[in-house]
Amino acid sequence: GGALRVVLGDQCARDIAALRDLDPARDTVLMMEVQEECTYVPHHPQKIVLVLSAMRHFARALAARGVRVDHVRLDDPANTHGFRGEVLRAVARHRPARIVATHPGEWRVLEDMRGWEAASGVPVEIREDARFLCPLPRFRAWAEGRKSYRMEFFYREMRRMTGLLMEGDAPAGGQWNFDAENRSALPEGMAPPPPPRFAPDGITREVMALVAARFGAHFGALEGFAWPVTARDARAALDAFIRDRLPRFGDYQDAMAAGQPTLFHSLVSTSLNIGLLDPMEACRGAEQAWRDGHAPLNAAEGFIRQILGWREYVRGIYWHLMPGYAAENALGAGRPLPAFYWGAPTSMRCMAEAVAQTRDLAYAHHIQRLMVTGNFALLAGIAPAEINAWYLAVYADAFEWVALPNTHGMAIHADGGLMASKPYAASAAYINRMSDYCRGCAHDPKQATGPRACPFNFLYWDFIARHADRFAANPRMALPLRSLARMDPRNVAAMRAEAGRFLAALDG
Ligand code: FAD
Ligand code: DLZ
Ligand code: SF4
Repeated sequence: GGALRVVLGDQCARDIAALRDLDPARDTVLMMEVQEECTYVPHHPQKIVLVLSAMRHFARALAARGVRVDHVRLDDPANTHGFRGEVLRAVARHRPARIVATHPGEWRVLEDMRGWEAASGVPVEIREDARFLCPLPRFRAWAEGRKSYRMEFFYREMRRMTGLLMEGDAPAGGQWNFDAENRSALPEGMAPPPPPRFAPDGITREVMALVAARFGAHFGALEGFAWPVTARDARAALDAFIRDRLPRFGDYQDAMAAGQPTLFHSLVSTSLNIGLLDPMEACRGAEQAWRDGHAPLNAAEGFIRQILGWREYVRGIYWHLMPGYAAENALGAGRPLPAFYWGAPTSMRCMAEAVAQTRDLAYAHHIQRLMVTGNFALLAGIAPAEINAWYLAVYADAFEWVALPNTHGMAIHADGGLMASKPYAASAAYINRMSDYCRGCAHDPKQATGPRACPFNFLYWDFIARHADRFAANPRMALPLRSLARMDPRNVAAMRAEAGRFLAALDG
């Protein structure tokens, strides 16, 4: 027999490693739609549609090229609804001489995959996922022997390695990082150009009906689905971003605005993560726009840093530190996830906006994830497992390799500072500076006690006070600790009492 080549739902790339050296005359490509992958967290319905529809489009494109594809459908009555069971059934059908797969994006799946050989009696080859720009052994070599891992140094190595935005040995513009120029709030009246929407075709509509019937109870709206599900549409989305939004991406990268869910962001994460778009293509596109004078350097550099830097870095961190990483809980957080993360009403406008657009679009941009929903979880001490599962469920671009380091490490500091040198904790002043949310809010961002106090304020100071001993060892926390020490102790006691009442009400 030939080879059974397994392609997972987030591996819909023409040149995915498992398909290299494919022999159409003898090999079969196996794709599996299984219930277990749709429910291990309650994924947003749009995320399930994205993955299943992309799989069906990809299978159709392979078949059109004369490749034999065995595509197990979710509604196949014989479906065992798990990867292991489906691989075993496919082995019985095709009697392959070997199985070839690509390294998956989740530890859970890798563990399962490692058992396929013993379970089936057929040799299994797991190939490195070559879609990433930094091979895992290279990341390990970089990380080996470090006590903490700072993105900035990794990023510079990646710039040198790829030559992106380099002028000889020096960074273009004489600076590696223009982050300081990427912190403007959105000026009043500025309307960012809307991103293109990709209307569902027949295949997507069929998947939408299936998902509505089976997973309609999951949090999230299904109607309005507009994500690219083919490589061609993903490319069109990238081109539209570079043309319309990249020039201002840098300036307003950290801005938030009510009724503006996407601002100048690219929305390419779903396409990158499931294989529809190549990260180097996205970076080269932005670099070219700068060289052509279409986009300023702070925009091109800001965008490239996210993909060449952050995206590769978090993936390296994940595989370097798993499986122990997920279990860490450096701040001893244990509070259950409040109901407003699932859409229950809240008086906090910033939270309500972030959650509502997450429900409608399966999308929130970086600063909303980090400084609103993430910051709240950090300050309130939400249990890592609960908040991590929420992020993994509700965003269309969420796969554990990228979600976990961002939530566990960056947002809630559960890794004790392996990734970030200090917690991304902020009071209402930050949200008020970077957004217009506070203007229409029942709370007052300037108050920390009293009936209109903003919860981000008393929770912030309660958080700093709660962890003061731990933070005393961190020079980067000296400023908030000094401010706390200078406050009137009666004021601190009042804020902490307010926090205690607020948190007790959350739990009740
Ligand atoms: P843009 O702002 O246009 O950025 C361009 C691209 O850069 C993104 O498409 C993405 O591929 C990459 N990128 C940017 N920031 C990061 C980052 N911190 N880590 C990795 N890649 C990055 N990203 C995911 O792809 N999946 C997730 O599940 C995910 N969960 C997150 C959870 C939290 C708590 C935080 C703080 C961030 C998370 N991110 C995640 C990173 C980032 O928020 C999203 O990649 C981004 O919002 C996607 O929207 P965009 O394509 O419009 O991004
Ligand atoms: C997220 C997801 C969903 C919803 N469904 C499937 C599926 O039916 N079949 C599949 O192969 N993959 C699916 N995925 C992605 C997986 O959960 C997982 O993230 C990847 O296999 C990791 O590489
Ligand atoms: Fe959020 Fe507080 Fe601003 Fe309201 S006042 S939007 S709760 S930061």
